[in-house]
Amino acid sequence: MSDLLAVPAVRREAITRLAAELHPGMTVALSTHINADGDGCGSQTALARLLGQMGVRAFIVNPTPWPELFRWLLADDVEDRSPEGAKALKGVDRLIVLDISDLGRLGGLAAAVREMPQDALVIDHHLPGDEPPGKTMLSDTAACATAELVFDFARERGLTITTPIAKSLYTALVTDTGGFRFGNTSPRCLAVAAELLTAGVDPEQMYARIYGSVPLGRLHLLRDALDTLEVDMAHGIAWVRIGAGALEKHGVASEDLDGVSEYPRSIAGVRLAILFRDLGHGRVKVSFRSLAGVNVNTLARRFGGGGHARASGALIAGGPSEVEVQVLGEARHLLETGALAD
Ligand SMILES: [Mn+2]
Repeated sequence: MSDLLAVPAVRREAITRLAAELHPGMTVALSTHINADGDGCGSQTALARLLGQMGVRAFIVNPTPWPELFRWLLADDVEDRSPEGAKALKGVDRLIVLDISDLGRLGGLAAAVREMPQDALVIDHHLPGDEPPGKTMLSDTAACATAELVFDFARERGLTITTPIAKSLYTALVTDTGGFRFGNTSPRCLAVAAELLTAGVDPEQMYARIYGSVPLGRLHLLRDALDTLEVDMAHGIAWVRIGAGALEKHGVASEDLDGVSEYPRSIAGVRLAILFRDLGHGRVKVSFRSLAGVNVNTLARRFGGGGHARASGALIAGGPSEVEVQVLGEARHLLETGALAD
């Protein structure tokens, strides 16, 4: 177990470079991608508290509102200044970007971040994007979640994993691994999770908060999505649609889409699942999920997106049926030619 927790050398060097940019008395902003997920929120709230131990004041500025499902992670000691938008970034000494490999994922904050005088610091586990958010990076695709790297930062800097920090990191690990089921559930991931339980995390309480506290509308949304299910068995593709205004109709937020693509992916013979979400105004958010052997990062990159080998996404311009035809055509073609094999 102790071997598994040792911080790999390449991460240690990156942590030293990152820490050299952070000094007591500084004020830093922490940002993550649009529609923050459990890893983004957990990594941010853990890092904000760890930076506090270093005498660095940290607050959160995200491009989209803090998810209600993860409101409890903020407690009363982490400030979320996302409602102020880019204005909140004015005057900070540094920005730390988490769980992003492409600046475009900062959405409405991207332009302001490009204009910041100081280069952003990055902690991330995605495959490289087209526009890295900053040069000083603690980035490793072998990390099961960005939170694993935040854990390593704490360990390397001799910081204390308090119970609230452990809960934040555990939330990130459990959500990014689909409840410790996906391919990124490495031995080290589970060793870190074990360490977090030792630091005071109650897994049953975490289950109740993350998976046992969803709004009823989430199930209604899932029911509507499953009603649109289509399958191409010849190619092993299954897909579902979320219509424009569906989230508003059911009174839910984008975090409530988490896990929807698990259902099409769970069908025997399916290796590629796609979720088409019509954002209206001629834009469709497409999420790809796959099983071993199908690299959806390659597919997402064809449409200007990216992410991980088994979970990726892209924002595509066009009407819903037009985008569907394009994406399914490309997916079938790439599967036939073996271009998605890994
Ligand atoms: Mn992540």
